Amino acid sequence: MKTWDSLPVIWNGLHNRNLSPEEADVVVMGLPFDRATSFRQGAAEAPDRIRLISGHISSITEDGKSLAGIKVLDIGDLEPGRLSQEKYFSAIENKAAELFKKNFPTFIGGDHSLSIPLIKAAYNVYGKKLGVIHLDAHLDLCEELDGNRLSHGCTHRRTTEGNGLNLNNICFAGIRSFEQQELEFIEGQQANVIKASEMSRLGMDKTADMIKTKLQHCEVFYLTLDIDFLDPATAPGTGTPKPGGFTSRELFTLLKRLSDLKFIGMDVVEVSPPLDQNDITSFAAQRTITEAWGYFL
Ligand SMILES: [Mn+2]
Repeated sequence: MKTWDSLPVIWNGLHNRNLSPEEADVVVMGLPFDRATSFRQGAAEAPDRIRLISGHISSITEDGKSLAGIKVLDIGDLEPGRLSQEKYFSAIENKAAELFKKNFPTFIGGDHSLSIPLIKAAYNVYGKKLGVIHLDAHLDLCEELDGNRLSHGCTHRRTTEGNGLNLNNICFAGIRSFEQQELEFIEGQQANVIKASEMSRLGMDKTADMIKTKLQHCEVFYLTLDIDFLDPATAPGTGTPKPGGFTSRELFTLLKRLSDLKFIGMDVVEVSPPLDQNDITSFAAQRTITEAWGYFL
């Protein structure tokens, strides 16, 4: 575990290393892993980059709500080292399950394959009442990609297999990219897919209402945000950008309208600092985390 205890300010001073996970409202954990990407890497550098930025940005939301009362503990990074992806993911699943029982964990990837162990951990703790809101340009429903069944394009094939999460407990929003195998998989299944084109027509408030309706059988919610939900103009620093996405303005409006749901944790993945321009994508990710804490806690 690499920790940031030696650094003076992260999360704009909210981070208090003397807290225990039980005392904290939020525990931040970085997952610097990008070996399951299908194209361009660099997401392993995101946890450090986003933390660095977080030290310089006020912890007051865009609506003027101060987060000063929120107790944040950043426990550093769970690093893959030389572990196989399978062994690393089982370590993540164990650690995440511990956190879900105690606070609102906020995970920073890394690529989107990391949500496999994170969502499995959430499901182990919350079971069938768990709903997952997947904001992404892609479905991530491939059986395998480039020969890897734990690819970042396979996330929800893995979270929903066996005795896992029901596909119907996931709402996929922002979607504007499909693989042939994904189309074949969802055909005839109850998949909650809200396409980017439809969202653009509806607006974010109505989109949020649609997400709530589709997941109305769920009681607690996990947010997984692939930064490529945003348009490449807003968030260029990501491995597989897809035109036709959203602005950060639209994302915050969507999150605000979802804020009456009971969220139990979140991840932000696929931010790739080496592919970024002027840190625009890391800034967007950092800001989204601040806004989400303001809305969800
Ligand atoms: Mn994704």
